[in-house]
Amino acid sequence: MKLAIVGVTGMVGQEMLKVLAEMSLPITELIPVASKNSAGTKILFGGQEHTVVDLEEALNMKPDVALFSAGGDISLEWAPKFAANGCRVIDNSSAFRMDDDKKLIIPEINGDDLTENDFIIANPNCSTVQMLIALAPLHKLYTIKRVVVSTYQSISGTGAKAVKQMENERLGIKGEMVYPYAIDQNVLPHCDDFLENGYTKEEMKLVNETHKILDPNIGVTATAVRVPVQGGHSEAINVSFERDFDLAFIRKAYHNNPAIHLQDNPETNTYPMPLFAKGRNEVFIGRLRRDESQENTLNMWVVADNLRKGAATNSVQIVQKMIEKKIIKIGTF
Ligand code: 11C
Repeated sequence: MKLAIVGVTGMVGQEMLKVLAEMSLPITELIPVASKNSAGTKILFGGQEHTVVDLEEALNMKPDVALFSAGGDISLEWAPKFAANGCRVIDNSSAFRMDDDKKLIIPEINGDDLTENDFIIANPNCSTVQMLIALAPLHKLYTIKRVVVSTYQSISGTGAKAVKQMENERLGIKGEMVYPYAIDQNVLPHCDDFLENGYTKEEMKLVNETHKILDPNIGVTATAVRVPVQGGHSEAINVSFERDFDLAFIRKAYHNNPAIHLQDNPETNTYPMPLFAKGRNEVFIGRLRRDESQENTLNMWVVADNLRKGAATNSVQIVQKMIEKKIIKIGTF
């Protein structure tokens, strides 16, 4: 399998290289792709040096699979060109997520919807992925009516320039500002652009993507907040069900779910934190407790490395799923 990573020099692209090295995918040729400025530079993968190429060159190399993470504009222009060549494109941007004819996939939830006809597959937004990994098993058990979610999102979600902004602030260096305010020693109730309805795009992604992936009948309302943290996104989730739930049963279901790492013991101060989640593929869940103000309602705290399950890991797992379903046919290239 010839696999291209478009946006290989970015934070998600770099994480993709790590995830691909960890999960043994049958890659015969890796094609690292970046802008013309970075073309010609070398990256290390599988103990070997690979030369970074630009998009035009990559297209001519006819990859079988391309993981895109270079922003929506690049995806809109180039993903259809790669797909027209027979390449399966897994796109991390928001460009195609809400297109009716493109699937938005979290393999554990709706991976079985993938078919031979899917050439551009959208990877959901990171904050949606971790929330739905936590909620999907509960929706099956008790039918979710409404979700109230507040996020505490890592600066790595914005990208390398945001990490630099925080580093500069900590060192007292004046540098490029990607946020409208300081991020160190601060909390910004502002992720992505504001919309006319007063919500941000990030907040509406949580609403719209939940409807597309899980169920359009679930009420979702969100507040997305940026915090001076690098290791992962955290979410406080309040979820109301049609039916009453059994907390012990939920704990057991989470404990047995390979996509989830349950960390829930107040007696030992055991709960999820970005400190634990960084570099891990699982979604960490804890602080499970009944909402005593409302019937059939549960509170929880969900943390994941947004560059991993929210982006790189989920994309690579989509490829794995397509191999498993023989949509990508290994051995025939
Ligand atoms: C953030 N979730 O943390 C964003 C990053 O729609 O793919 C990814 C944006 C997207 O700011």
